[in-house]
Amino acid sequence: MNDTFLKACRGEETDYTPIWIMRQAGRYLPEYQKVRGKVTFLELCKTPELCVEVTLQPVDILGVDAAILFSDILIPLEAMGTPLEFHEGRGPVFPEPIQNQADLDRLIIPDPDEHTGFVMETIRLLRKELQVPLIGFAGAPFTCATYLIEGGSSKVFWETKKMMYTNPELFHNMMEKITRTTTLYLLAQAKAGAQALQIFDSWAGVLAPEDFKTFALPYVQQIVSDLQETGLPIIYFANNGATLLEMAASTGADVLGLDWRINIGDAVRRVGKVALQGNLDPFALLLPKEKLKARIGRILEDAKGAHGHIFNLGHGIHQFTPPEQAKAAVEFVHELSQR
Ligand code: 1CP
Repeated sequence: MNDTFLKACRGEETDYTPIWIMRQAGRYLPEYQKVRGKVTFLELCKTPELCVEVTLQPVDILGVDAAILFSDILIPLEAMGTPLEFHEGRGPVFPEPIQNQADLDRLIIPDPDEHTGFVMETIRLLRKELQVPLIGFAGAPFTCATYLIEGGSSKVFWETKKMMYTNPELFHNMMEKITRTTTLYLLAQAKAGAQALQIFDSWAGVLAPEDFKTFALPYVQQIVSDLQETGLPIIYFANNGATLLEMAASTGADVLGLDWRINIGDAVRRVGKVALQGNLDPFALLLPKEKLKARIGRILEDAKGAHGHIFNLGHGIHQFTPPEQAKAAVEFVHELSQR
């Protein structure tokens, strides 16, 4: 069992810097496309045998040091009782967005084993196969709320901010319901066998710091605190969150994910005794190999003072990335970080 990733999460000495890649299972891999060609995205998410297959693909093909459960942050939101559709090329759609208290009252706090048992089954099956640790995950409440309120992806977050500013009580009620759902969902993943838990706050960076503090942070703090009983490392990734770093550290997470917009050495100086995960620009994988290697070397060097470093991209791998470039990045990280 390769436990380098778990050691780095805890800030312990490792023989080399572990690496995994956000969205490592996905469309850039022809092997994924082949599985996906036979089923819709939601069918894939709800079929444990197929989820196992695509979760294992990047572990075998790239040689990464951790696996991440194949699923989506929107799966537990559908379980709350709001229909979810994925339209090819357009992304997720919630045809019945949450706009008032009556809409919110219709949502339930689902029992994770009953309503998302396929996720727990995937985790149990994966643990029998894997030689690297398995990361479970969920979306952070703010990021989840944006999808429920907007009815899908957004660029300006008009409806979300309108609710925050004109009906904060409704917004907070909604955050409480999502938070409880997320906590139960992650506790169930831990019970099923997940060995670390990542909270994805993909849209945290659209908030002013004072709004992040009021409307998003307390709910992440609550989840991290409620997950302490699992004893698992908790990773909090606030995308586009350089200005929020100290607040992200105040969540109590063991590991903070970093996007590429901050120098990782600056982050080390700002957060102190917490492990860091990141932070190569996903598009840097397009660099010629020698430049890619040099770029990776600089990140490893800058991260040297960190209380644990897990190499990753600063956000998900782009769907047109050549897989051999991702494989080369994994090899460079392993080679350059040998101690
Ligand atoms: O057509 C396809 O095959 C669907 C593409 C796809 C994939 C491969 C989606 C649709 N989701 C996923 C899997 C996924 N999503 C994983 C597991 C794969 C892995 O990491 O190896 C994970 C961890 C996620 C998490 C996720 N889903 C996030 C947070 C991470 C991030 O990238 O910021 C978000 C925001 C989503 C929502 C989502 N899922 C899919 C789409 C198109 C979107 C919308 C993104 C947007 O609003 O811009």
